[in-house]
Amino acid sequence: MRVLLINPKNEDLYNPAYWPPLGLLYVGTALHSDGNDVRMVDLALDPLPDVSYQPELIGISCTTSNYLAVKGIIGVCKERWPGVPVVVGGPHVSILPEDGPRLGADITVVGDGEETMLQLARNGHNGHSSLVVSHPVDVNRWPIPARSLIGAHRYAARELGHPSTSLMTQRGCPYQCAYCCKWAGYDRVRYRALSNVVEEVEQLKAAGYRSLRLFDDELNLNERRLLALCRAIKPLGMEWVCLVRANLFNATQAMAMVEAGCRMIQVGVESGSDAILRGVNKSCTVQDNSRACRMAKAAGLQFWAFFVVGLPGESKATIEETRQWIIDNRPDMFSVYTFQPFPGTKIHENPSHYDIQFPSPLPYDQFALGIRGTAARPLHCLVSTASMTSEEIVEARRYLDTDVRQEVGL
Ligand code: B12
Ligand code: SF4
Repeated sequence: MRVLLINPKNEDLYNPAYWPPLGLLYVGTALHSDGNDVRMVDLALDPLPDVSYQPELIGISCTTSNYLAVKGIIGVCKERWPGVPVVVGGPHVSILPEDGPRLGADITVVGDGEETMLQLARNGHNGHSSLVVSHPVDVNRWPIPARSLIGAHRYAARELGHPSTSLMTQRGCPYQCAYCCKWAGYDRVRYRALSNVVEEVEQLKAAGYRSLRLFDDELNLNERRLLALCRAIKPLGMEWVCLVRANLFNATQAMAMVEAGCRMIQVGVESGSDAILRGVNKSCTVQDNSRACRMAKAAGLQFWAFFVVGLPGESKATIEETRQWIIDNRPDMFSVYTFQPFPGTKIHENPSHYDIQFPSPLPYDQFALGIRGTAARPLHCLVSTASMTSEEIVEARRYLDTDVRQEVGL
């Protein structure tokens, strides 16, 4: 079957064609392995095909910030290819499946899309709007994305001074941070076999990459697995960057990671206030974050801290606590986001419990504007707390990102 897979372009990202869309690539890989004729289009790189191409099934990936873009794309598909079933999947509809029909999709897929798309391509669809709740896939069934489907070398990612690309060695996270978007089946962690991770890294090395970004939500959820992963990829001599949880991080991990080529860890520090971290159920303290930063630096790893301004309980005093954390710990890099109340998160579901106000309905297309703005679409914040208006939150972000950055010379 001819299957067209579409990744929307998000204009609000600094470079929408930086990392390849791994999730859609996995869906394409499964379809391709079953003999389908797959055409993948990332609208950040290429336009939609014209009518001379006739797909028999269309799949589109949807995040919350791409919601409106996806609606527009589905409209174009329905006009250009009437009668061809359109399937929507991805994080937004996995969390809010009722938005699938609102987007104009015929089929809405919750969770991992590989198996379900493959079944739809095999068995067809009856034309009625339907919802399919996928079972989490076996991550070793289609472990290595077929990057040639999208021409992954066309993406611009560079890190650690080299062309870079992304991979995932595990899926899932058991933590329950109140601001994080996870679909119902995502709590259980599924690990890829190290043999196929090594095979993928070898392929990427042969393709010319020397630097990799491991997009696993938190690479150190399981220390034994992390140490085994380090041993397995060390001989390949690649450099890499990954995200870890500070409360689980320790010197043994840091040393093993450096030896295996890790050069930088990213940590969701979020805030310099323990009250805020407790309030969002981070399961991590300010001290954990400081300790992780110290240990990383001691081992020779750079520390990239992510902060979120405007979480429940944010006030001028807690912003000062975050400033103090930055001054005391001097991360090598840091990024500051304004908090966005994603649907499906605990904070979104119960704002009064969390001391957060936001407009209803929420403007989904503005959800990627929490880190940078453009002249036409200035950076902003959708929430306010009891002590801070959304304008004050935006100003606090500017203060940390500019004034405090200068203060610490970053
Ligand atoms: C890599 C990444 C990025 C990269 C994107 C690179 C790229 N081109 O993909 C960058 C850094 C640019 C980025 C940016 C942002 N991101 Co981001 N990102 C991720 C991350 C860590 C990994 C994505 C990934 O590859 N996953 C692995 C694959 C296997 O999973 P998947 O993408 O979900 O795909 C599976 C299913 O969803 C489904 N599926 C996906 N598409 C389709 C299509 C069809 C037809 C079907 C049937 C199924 C299907 O099948 C796939 C395979 O099983 C996720 C967290 C996560 N663990 O997923 C967050 C995540 C996707 N990001 C998130 C957010 C909030 C953002 C930002 C808004 C952050 C910001 N404030 O600016 C921006 C904007 C994103 C956007 N485009 O709209 C949220 C999305 C929440 C939401 N409701 O949309 C996530 C889920 C993090 C979280 N837990 O909160 N991000
Ligand atoms: S923020 Fe990280 S640790 Fe918290 S639930 Fe999300 S993925 Fe897990």
